[in-house]
Amino acid sequence: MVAQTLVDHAVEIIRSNDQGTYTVPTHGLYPFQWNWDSALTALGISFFDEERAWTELSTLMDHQWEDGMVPHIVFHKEDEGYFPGPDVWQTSRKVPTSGISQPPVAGFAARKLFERAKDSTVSVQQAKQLLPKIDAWHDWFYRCRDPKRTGLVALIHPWESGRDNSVDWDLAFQRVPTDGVMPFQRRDLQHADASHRPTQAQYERYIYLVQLFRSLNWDNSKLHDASPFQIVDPGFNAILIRSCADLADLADELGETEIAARNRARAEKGARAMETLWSDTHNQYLCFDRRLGKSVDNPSIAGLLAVVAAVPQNRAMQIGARIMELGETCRYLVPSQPATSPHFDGKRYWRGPVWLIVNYLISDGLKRANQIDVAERIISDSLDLIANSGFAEYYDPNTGEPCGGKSFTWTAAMVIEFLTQARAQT
Ligand code: 9WN
Repeated sequence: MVAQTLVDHAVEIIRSNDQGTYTVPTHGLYPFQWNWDSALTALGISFFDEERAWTELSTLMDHQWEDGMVPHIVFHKEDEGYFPGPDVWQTSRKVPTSGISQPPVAGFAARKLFERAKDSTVSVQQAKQLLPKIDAWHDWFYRCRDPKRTGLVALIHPWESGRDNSVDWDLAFQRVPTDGVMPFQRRDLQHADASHRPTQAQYERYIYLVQLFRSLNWDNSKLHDASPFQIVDPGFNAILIRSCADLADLADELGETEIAARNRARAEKGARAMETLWSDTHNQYLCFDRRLGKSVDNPSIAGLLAVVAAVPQNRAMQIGARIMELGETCRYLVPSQPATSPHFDGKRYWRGPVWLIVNYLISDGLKRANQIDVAERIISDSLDLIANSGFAEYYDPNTGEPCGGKSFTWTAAMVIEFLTQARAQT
């Protein structure tokens, strides 16, 4: 399929999921606005409608909490098709939202939108409005998810990572109980194959954590310490570090020197602390279980996604080499869990499948670190997946089988990015 046809198809998908001021990830399975989906989708939208791209980000930031948190889901309209809905979260917001966050890609996306803007009046105005909000969100992360000021934030729920059922959480999940979990009916299984989704045992623990946080009235000064699940994820931290650095650059451009200085300091401290997550055994970064005080002995994609932040050059080269090595044991890069791992499951969500958004973030980081060949291999595998299997939520890294939801917004957005931006720069 020629590039133009793919881009046209991608634009069509994004338009069909557009709700006016925000875009749903896909109809049916995910009928609301998701945080990192929206910010990454804004990049794709900017190709055909710059103003609408800014709106995607500003709608998300309009639902920021008073303490600075930006929720992972905004329930704009009622829809029975998703579990857990507002009645479970009970966050008492006028427009209901969830009570946890997601990878903070908004700073990264805002800088890209600003750089590529053709309409500078709109972009200066929009960026100026977003800057203090994104700054407050970054501050919230370091205040509420790094109470000991280590420079690295912890996730308190797997849904915050965006990698819901990663093998990285298996050990920590053994200490998340299920007593008192309300009976519930999942809705995801009406839309997707059960063998491609998280298990029932995992869902029970997801809901246990939601109920625990709800019982503490979503008070973020208490949630971190109360959570039996506290994981420091290198990919998540790298996204936050990169967003801080990008926000600092954007703030400098707009003459907001204090915002710039604050975010640069956060990025520098975070980057220094990232080094503590490096594993010489696995040649990549690993998660750290803050409750156990031990690293998580699993070489997942989180430790490769770390390259989206400006890691030391030797680390970027080691990550590049590790990705090429992974490519020898599966057809499509980058598997969320190595295909050789005993825990690998090529179709089960974040336990093996390839996700185009992660491929995009990794390839962006690799290019900045001058690892062009590895970045190009990832982009080329991503485009092969689209040509062979369409715009799915995620893909089996061996067979390329499309899995999860169909006509998926952020997959479409990433295809536009790969074909109109990423390739154009090399
Ligand atoms: C829970 C929307 C979201 C993505 C996440 C992905 C999945 C939700 C779910 O879908 O998570 O947030 O119900 O499975 O794991 O990364 O943002 O596309």
